[in-house]
Amino acid sequence: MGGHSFAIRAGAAALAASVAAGSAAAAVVGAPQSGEIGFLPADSPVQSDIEWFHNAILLPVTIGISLLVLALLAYVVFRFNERANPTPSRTAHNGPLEIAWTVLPALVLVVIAVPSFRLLAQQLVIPAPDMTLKVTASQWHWTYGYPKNDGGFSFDSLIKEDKDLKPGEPRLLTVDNAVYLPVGKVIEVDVTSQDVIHSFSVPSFGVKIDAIPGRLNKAWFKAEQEGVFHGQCSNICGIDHAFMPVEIQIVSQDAYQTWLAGAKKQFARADGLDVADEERVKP
Ligand SMILES: [Cu+2]
Repeated sequence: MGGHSFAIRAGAAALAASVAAGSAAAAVVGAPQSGEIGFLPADSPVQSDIEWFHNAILLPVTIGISLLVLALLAYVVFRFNERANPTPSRTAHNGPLEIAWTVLPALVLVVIAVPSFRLLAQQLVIPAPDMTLKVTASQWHWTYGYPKNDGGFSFDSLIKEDKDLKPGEPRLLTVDNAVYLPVGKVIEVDVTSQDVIHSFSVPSFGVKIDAIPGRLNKAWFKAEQEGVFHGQCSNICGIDHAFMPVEIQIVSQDAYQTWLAGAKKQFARADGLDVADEERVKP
């Protein structure tokens, strides 16, 4: 669809721009550009299937039904107005027609339901994860915890103010401490909240899940491509709801290990309460 190719072109443009600038920073792939409509570029199997469901099933169904209803209305208006049809029929019932307009919409619902439930299962049945990231929401920032195997540290991730942005960093979406994750790995995200209900959302990964106090919600994704991917809190959570963005840097395994080595030192003093592992680090 148009939106999709727009988004792909925007992603390619962002890539070209960052190469042209000779910058070492990764290309921002999963973020909106001016003038776009439609989805952000998909970077996970779930999001690719969400786009397929939308473009191949939902759009044809909605557009088709709208055109059918429009055509029927136009037919009624022109064929059965008072001038064209001065003596109206007294027909009150038509068995086959009534069965048809009951059964056909039900079939349309089945056509929608089958891929819809398949998609739901794909999101909810988490494959064996290569690693787990603990995501804790607060008013108004995110805290990310890494599993014990990867150092068992956690850190806060806060929005970067406009004056601190470097060239190429999108406004309102860039944070001080981004999450780094390896490409091509099944990542489970365990999402909870410390205060009110938030929602952890990264459109390119097909992830949108509520962060609820006292509850652990799980989602997963497998990033297929390296780059920077952005999301936002998607549940109104207070005055700074619009200012708690998500920034995920998807990098190669080597680059991830390099980042991990630095992050373990940088965040060593975190209390360890937000790490993904069940065995928590004693303070
Ligand atoms: Cu929030």
